Amino acid sequence: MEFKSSYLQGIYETVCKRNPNEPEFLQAVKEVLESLEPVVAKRQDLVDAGIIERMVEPERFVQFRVPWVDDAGKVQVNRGFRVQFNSAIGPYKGGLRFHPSVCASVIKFLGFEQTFKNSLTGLPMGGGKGGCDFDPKGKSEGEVMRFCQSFMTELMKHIGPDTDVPAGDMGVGAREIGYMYGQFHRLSNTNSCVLTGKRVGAGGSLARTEATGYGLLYFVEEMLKTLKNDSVKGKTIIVSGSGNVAIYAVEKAHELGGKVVAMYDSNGYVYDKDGIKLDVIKQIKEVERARISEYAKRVPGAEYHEGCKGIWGIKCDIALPCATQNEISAEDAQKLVDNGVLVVAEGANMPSTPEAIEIFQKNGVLFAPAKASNAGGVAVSGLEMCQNSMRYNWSFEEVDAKLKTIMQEIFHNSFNASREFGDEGNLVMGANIAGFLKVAEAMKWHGVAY
Ligand code: NDP
Ligand code: 2IT
Repeated sequence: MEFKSSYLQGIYETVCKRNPNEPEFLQAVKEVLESLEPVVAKRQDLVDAGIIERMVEPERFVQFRVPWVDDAGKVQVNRGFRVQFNSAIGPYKGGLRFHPSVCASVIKFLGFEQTFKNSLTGLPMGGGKGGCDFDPKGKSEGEVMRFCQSFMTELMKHIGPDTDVPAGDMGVGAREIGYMYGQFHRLSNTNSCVLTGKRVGAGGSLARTEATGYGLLYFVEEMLKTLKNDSVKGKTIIVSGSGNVAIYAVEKAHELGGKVVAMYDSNGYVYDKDGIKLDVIKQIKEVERARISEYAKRVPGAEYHEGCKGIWGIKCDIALPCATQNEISAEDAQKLVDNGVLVVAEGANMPSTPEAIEIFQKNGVLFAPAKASNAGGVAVSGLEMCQNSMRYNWSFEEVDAKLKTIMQEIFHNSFNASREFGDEGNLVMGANIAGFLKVAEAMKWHGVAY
C-alpha cells in the first residue's frame, strides 16, 4: 500500500491503470493524493461526492495534427495537444509548451497541477495546458510563424474567452503568442481575449513578462520574513534555466539585494562569482537566442561548464530551479543540503523529484512547491484577462502591486492549510490542500456534472 487510506489507494490504482506509460502525470497525481490524506479523514462529504475521482480525470483531452511547410518546401508534421482539466471555478487556463519532449504525459501533469495553482491565485480560472512536440531551436522566423499559424488553425476550435485561454510556457513567448493571436484574429474577425501573454500595446498586460520570476521572489521574501525573520538581501543564489522565468527571477533577486552566481541552459552552466550580469544574459537569450556558453566569452572571470548537473554542487543559500521537470534528483538535493542551502523555491513546474523533496523536507530546508511559488505568471495572465474585459490597462506599478499581494496571500494560505491539517510548514501539503479545497467546494456545489 502506498497510501494510508484505502480510498486514495484505490483512486491511485485506477489512475495508474488508465494512464500507463505516463510517468510525469502519475508523479503529479501521487503527490497531490498523498497530501489529501488528512482531508479525506476530515471531509466525508467530499468523499461521498466523488470529487477526487473526478479531479484526476481531465474533462477533455484533444490531440491533433499540425502540418506546416519548412523553408526547403518540405511538409513537416507535429503533434499538438490541449488538455482541459477542470473548469469548476472558471475557464480553462494554462500555457502552451513547444518542446520536443512534449507528449500526453507531460501535458497532463502540467494541466493537472495548473488546476490547483490557478485556484491558489484566488482568481476565477480553471486548469488547462497544451503544446506541441515542435522544436523552435534552429528554426527560421518564417518557419516559426507558419508553424504557429497551423497550430492555431486547429487550436481555435477548442478555445474561447469564456472557455479556455492559453498562454506561453517553455518555447512559447511573446513572439509565438503574437503569431498565434494574429492567426486567430484573421480567421475569427474578433479581438477577444483567447490568449494571454500578448505584447503590450496589442492587448497584453504590463508586467506579464516579468510575472513568474518576480512572483517567485515575492514568495521567497515572504516565506523568509515569516518563518525566519530573514530576507533575500545578502544571499548567494543559483538559478537553473535562462529563459523567461529564470531571467526575471534573477532580475528581482538582484533588486532585493541577493547575488545570483550561476545559471544554465540545456547545454551547460555559467558560474560568475561576482554575480551574473543580467544585461549580458538578456542580450544572449532574448535578443540573439544564442547559447549561454557565450556569457563566459563576453564576461572576464566567468566560467562555462559543459553539462548542467554541476550547478547543484555550487554552494548557495537559495536555489531556484527555473528550467524543467525533474531537474533536481536526490543526489543533487543532497549536494545542496550538504552545502547548507536554506531555501529551495520552484520556478519551473515539478523541477524536484519526489526523492529530492523528501531530502529537503527532512533536512529543514524551506521548500516552496511550484504550484504556489510559480503562480505569479498565471496570476498576471488572469489580470490580463481582467483588463481585456474592462477594455482598460493598469500601470506596471498597479499590476506589480497586485502580483505581490497575490504571492504573499498564496504563501499564507498554503502555510495556514499546512497548520490546519496537521503538518505545519509542509508547503507541499498546504498548497495542494488549499488549492484543492476551493475547486472541490465548487464541484460539490455544482452537482455531479463536473
Ligand atoms: P523558456 O523556454 O523561456 O526557458 C526554458 C529554459 O530551461 C531554457 O533556458 C532551456 O534551455 C532550459 N531547459 C529546458 N529543458 C532543459 C533541460 N532538459 N535541461 C536543462 N535546461 C533545460 O521557458 P520558461 O522560462 O517559460 O519556463 C521554464 C519553466 O517554468 C517550465 O517548467 C515552465 O513550465 C515553468 N513556468 C513558466 C511560466 C511562464 O509564464 N512562462 C509560468 C510558470 C511556470 P534551452 O534554451 O537550452 O532549451
Ligand atoms: O505554468 C504556468 O503557470 C504557465 N505556463 C502560465 C500559464 C498562463 O496561463 O499564464
